[in-house]
Amino acid sequence: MFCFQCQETARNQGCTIKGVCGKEPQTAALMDLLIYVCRGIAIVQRALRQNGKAVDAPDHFLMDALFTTITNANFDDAALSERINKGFALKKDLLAQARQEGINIPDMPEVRLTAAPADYQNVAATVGVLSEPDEDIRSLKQMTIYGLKGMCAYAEHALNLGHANVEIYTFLEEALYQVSRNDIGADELVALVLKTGETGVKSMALLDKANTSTYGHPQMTRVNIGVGKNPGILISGHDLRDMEDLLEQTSGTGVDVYTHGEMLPAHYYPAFRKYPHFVGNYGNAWWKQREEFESFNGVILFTTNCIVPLAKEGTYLDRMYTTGSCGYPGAKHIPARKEGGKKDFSELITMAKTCKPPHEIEKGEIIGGFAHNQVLALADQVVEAVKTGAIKRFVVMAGCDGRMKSRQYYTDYAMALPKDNVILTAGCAKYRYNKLPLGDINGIPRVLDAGQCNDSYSLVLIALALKDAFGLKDVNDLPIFYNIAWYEQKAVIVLLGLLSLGVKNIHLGPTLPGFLSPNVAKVLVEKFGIGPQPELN
Ligand code: SF4
Ligand code: SF3
Repeated sequence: MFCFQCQETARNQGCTIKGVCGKEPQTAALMDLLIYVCRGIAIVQRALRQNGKAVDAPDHFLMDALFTTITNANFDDAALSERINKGFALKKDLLAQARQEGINIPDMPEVRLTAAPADYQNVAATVGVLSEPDEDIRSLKQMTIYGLKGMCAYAEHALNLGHANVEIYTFLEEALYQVSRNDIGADELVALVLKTGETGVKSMALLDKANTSTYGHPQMTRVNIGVGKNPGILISGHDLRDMEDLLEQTSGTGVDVYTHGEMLPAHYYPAFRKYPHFVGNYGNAWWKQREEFESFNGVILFTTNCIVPLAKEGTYLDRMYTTGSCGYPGAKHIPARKEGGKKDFSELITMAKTCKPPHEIEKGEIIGGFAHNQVLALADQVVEAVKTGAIKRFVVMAGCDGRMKSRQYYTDYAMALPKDNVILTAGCAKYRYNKLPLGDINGIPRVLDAGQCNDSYSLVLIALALKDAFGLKDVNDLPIFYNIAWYEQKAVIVLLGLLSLGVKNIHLGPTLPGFLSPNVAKVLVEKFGIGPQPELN
């Protein structure tokens, strides 16, 4: 196997024996094959679209498949094989359609294979990451694919709420075609990487619209981190539509609902705050789940990444459920909702009723809900605080958390910031400092949490509004400093999105991506001023 898509990749070079995330070589091979099938589908679908003959269903397949290969989303080989077989069948159908319509399809290896090979591991070795011999081209192609994975995750959440954008699908097809070309050069690929960022911003904007038009704008909210007396269901991941279905179905059942990790921001939405059994947030970021899911005692529902494989002594597999693009062997999978319907969580509710209430691991509250609408409502106060010098600087510390000890840096960094600095955050990176007593500045909390990683889009809107409020020409002239933490591919699309918007001098840690070749890293440094995490003061 070879995989270097995430921040925890072995020696910051690549996982070759087994993933640090727990991914087995067999699973890695299936994922390589799935990406290969996706490229084939995209090449045919692109040709159909150019001839006005495309429908969107194949793009829905691509989105789900790419999302499935994100770090820590899916460990279930059977689910991956099913997608591969479906993908080959879909490609065959699309090819037949193209033939019937007299549409020419580029003759590329990705198009030729139309059934899953028996020796898939050998095939995967020939189509995986290392099949591209030039390290710079490999780096740029993979960076594009990782950005697309993040983009697809966000576009899928938006689609679950009925919001789609054909521009995103068209670009997805085009980008997968371009990364499949053998004759593509580095300059074309750099442009493609930036275009991926640009389209990533569109997918975040689409998701923001989907979330806020369905559930209202996030509001400043105090979220309980203690527990109640009833048994509960803990919902993890990013999908708000799943959140809605679960809250509705648990209503009046005597089962409480808690968020975990990236689902915390669900508490900020008016549509969810109305449920009295939506008790609070339990625990911390994804990587603490082995301990926290044990002590939660109740049912666990994964709507997306990040899943940590259970420890040998782990006891919660029989109360663990997955849905959507994620999967785990031995955990039950809740099927997709039918058109116009809802997911059926009744089995989880029945099981939760047999569970003990959660064991309390913390008490108190955390505050969040500072997405663009809420911050702009406070704009006068914020601008005044900057003008009087009460706020000297904003520090964007968005992104992912991770399990490596070195991430203690982010806690230390937040604590060491001068008292006139405000942290703008989104994503699970916040758990490194969102429970620290960092105080407020004239009533404005020093940690402003906009929400999930996709809500980094909110941070961009806030920055643009501040730029206008201060009459500045360039967003880089604001007193904003970027110290971003990354782990998986959603952070890649957030980063590419920021670059496409012209944001410069982003510090990225705890390490720069292992998938950047020295030459590609040099381009990022020279063109965008990307640098490693700054030293602690
Ligand atoms: Fe390794 Fe990360 Fe790939 Fe897992 S996702 S195999 S940890 S590089
Ligand atoms: Fe976290 Fe997995 Fe990236 Fe959505 S939940 S930010 S790591």
